[in-house]
Amino acid sequence: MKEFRKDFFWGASTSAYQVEGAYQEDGKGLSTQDIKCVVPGLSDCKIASDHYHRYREDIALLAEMGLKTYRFSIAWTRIIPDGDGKVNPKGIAFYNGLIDECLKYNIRPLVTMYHFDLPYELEKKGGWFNRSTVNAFVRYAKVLFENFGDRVKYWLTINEQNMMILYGAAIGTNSGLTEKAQSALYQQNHHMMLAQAQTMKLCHRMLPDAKIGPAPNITEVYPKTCKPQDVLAAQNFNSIRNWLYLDMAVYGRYNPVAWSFMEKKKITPHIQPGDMEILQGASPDFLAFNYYCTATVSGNKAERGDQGGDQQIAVGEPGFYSGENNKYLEKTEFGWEIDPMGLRTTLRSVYERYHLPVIITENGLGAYDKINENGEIIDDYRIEYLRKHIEQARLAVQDGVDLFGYCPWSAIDLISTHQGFSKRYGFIFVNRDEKSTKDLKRIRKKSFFWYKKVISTNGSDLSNL
Ligand code: BGP
Repeated sequence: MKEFRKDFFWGASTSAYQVEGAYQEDGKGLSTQDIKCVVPGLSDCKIASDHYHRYREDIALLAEMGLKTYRFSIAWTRIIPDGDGKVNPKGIAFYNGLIDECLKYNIRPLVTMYHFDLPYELEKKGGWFNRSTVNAFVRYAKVLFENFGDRVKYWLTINEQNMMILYGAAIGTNSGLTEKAQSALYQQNHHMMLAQAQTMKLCHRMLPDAKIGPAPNITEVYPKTCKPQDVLAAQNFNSIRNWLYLDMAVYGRYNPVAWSFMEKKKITPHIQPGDMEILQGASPDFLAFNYYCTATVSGNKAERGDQGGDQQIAVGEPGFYSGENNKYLEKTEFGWEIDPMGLRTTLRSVYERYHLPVIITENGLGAYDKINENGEIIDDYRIEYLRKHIEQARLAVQDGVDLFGYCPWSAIDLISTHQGFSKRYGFIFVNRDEKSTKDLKRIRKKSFFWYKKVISTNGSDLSNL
């Protein structure tokens, strides 16, 4: 059995708006998430896990767990509060502190440049629909490379661009848009692709020893049955869920099936002369992707568009595919199917298609964790979930996939994209709930000790404690 590489990136992930809090401190501007991601009755991002003030304590805990890499995102609004104006020195100072703290413990920072939190000032001017946001992003990227490029060697451009286009309403990135605005979404998509391509190119020019890649949410799509109509529907969903994004990042071209879908719906983006050259002129060094579970679809008639779903629940596109339950899979408490073997097949598909090194940047179980009478959090269900996924990741390595890292979601408890603080993912419990921020005390869950052992044995001992 092949082992994980000696220098395997055992990591864990967070994102700025979900973990930091301090949403208006030290000159930070508001982001779309500060404005929109407030589900009535659920916690918002104002304090979140208060990582902004407690990052030293948090990084020390991650170091204790043995983490080799910490995947976090930088809040654009801390660096450039209005998205395209003055650089905020206090924002730079904060991330300098965070990066240095990681390096102190030999934890390699893996930095997402943009994780759902567009500066609200840019959103007011049309957000990604406005082409000037492309330039604003590239300028922001330049500021990041200039300030952090001496220490950050691994960069992720845009988190889950595909989910922002397919399920923006659920994750709070396009709450103002309806299905009718699908053409606007695909225009935004085109602009994000351009921003990403220019950023990858810039990174290679400015930081020759750094590596950069995209970070979509990728998953195998199963046909519900072997009926040819179902197989076709699976290819259809694959094209607009997965390949549209990765084909563009790697080959600089629109996936043909996705393009024909857009043509049929009359939602093709406007492409300016020179755009395709920009897109073709850039390439990633590796592919990162987030994986939670697979999708299953049929060729049945879908009733409504996919905007009603969320990151892992496909609804459908009339005439293209219809989202289905997979009767062979169990579900989490929050209705997401659990499919460890799907991780292996997804890894194979991605690697066979693109032949680039791969890293998993999210994977995990959202659950209602509880503290028991002894003050412990016995999250055996999470250990079970992660264990099975790591097993399958190792089998994918055996299959020949060049997998160089695994970063579960999340390093520490944080705010869910649309289900508040009760849906927890972390190895470290944060003592707060939906209504009260309590003392925000950090408590190591059982999975913390388990993952520590996994890392120290380079993934060869996955047994529960
Ligand atoms: C991904 C996002 C993360 C994270 C995760 C879990 O789509 O990149 O930001 O939140 O999903 O999702 P949720 O919080 O909805 O459970």
